[in-house]
Amino acid sequence: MTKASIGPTSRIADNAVVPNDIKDEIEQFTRDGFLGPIKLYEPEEAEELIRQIRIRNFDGSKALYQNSVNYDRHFDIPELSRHINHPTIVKYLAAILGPDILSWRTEWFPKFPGAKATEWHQVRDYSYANGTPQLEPTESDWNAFIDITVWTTFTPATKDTACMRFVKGSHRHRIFDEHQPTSAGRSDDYDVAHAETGFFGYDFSDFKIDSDWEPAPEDVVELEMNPGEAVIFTASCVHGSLPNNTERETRFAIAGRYVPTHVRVYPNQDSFTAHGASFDLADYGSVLVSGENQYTHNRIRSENNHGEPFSF
Ligand SMILES: O=C(O)CCC(=O)C(=O)O
Repeated sequence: MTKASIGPTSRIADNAVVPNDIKDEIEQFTRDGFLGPIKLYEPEEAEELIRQIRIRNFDGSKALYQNSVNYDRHFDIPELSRHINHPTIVKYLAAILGPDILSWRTEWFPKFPGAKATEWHQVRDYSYANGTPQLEPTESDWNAFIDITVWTTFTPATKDTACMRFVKGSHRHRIFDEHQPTSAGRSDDYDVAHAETGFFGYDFSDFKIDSDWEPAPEDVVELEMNPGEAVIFTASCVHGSLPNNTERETRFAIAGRYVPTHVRVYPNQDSFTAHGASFDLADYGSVLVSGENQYTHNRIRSENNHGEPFSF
C-alpha cells in the first residue's frame, strides 16, 4: 500500500480557542481527522426542522442558484440560515480553525431507499468537481484543517440507512489526488439525477494515487448517528457512506463547509460548473459565522435572500 505523507502540517490553527470541555474531542479530531457525534438538536427538533426544510424546498424562487443540486440553500431557507451559525458548531470550529470563520457552502445529502454507497474519497480544494480549485489558502500551507465539514443528520443515520464512515488518521496521507482527470461527472450534459455512483456520479477510484489502495479494516469507523447530531471532519480524512438498504427510510443530512477567513473561496471565478449544473456567483458571498474578516479576498453576505441577518 502506497501512501504519500502530507507531513507534520496537520494541526489546528495557532490561534485556535480550545475550551476545556472539548479538549479531548479536539485531540481526537487531530489524531483521527473527525470527531463526533455531537448533539445540536433534540431528535424532535431535528424532525421538525427537516419537515420545514422540505416544505420550503417546494418554493425555490429565492434560491441562489436555479438548478437541482441544492447547494447553498442557507440563502433562501431561514432554518438553514440559522443552522450554519449554530453556537455549538461555532465553538468546535473555533477550536480547530481559530476564531475567524467563514461558512462557504452548504450541500444536501439525501440518501433514498436503495441508494448506493458513497465511495471512499478525500478532498482538499474541491477541484474534483471541474478540475479547478474552489479554495485557496493564503496564509499557510495547505493542511488538513483548512476546510472543515459539519455533517448534520436530521433523520436516523444507521448502518441500514447509510451512515457516514471514515478512515481514521487518513488525513495525514495523500491517498487520492482530485486533480487527476476523471471518467465521469465533469461533463456539462451530466445528469445528476441518473448518477451511477453514490456521490454525484463521480468515480472516486479515478483519483486513487495507488489504484489498489483499500483501507485497513481496523481503521474504518462506521458512525451511526441520531437525528440532530453532527460529525465534524476534515474532507482530507478519507470518508464515504454506506448504501441505504431500507425500503422506505430516507436518510437526510446537510453538510456545512467552513474555512478560516484567509482562504480565498472560488478564486478568480464568476461562476463554476459541478455535477452537470452551472452556478452563477453574482449574488454569492461567504458568511462570517465567527470573529472578524480582516481580508478582502471574499465577498461577504450578511443577510439571506429574505433580507434577514445570518445569526442563530
Ligand atoms: O452524505 C453522504 O453520504 C456523503 C457526504 C460526503 O461525502 C461529504 O459531506 O463530503
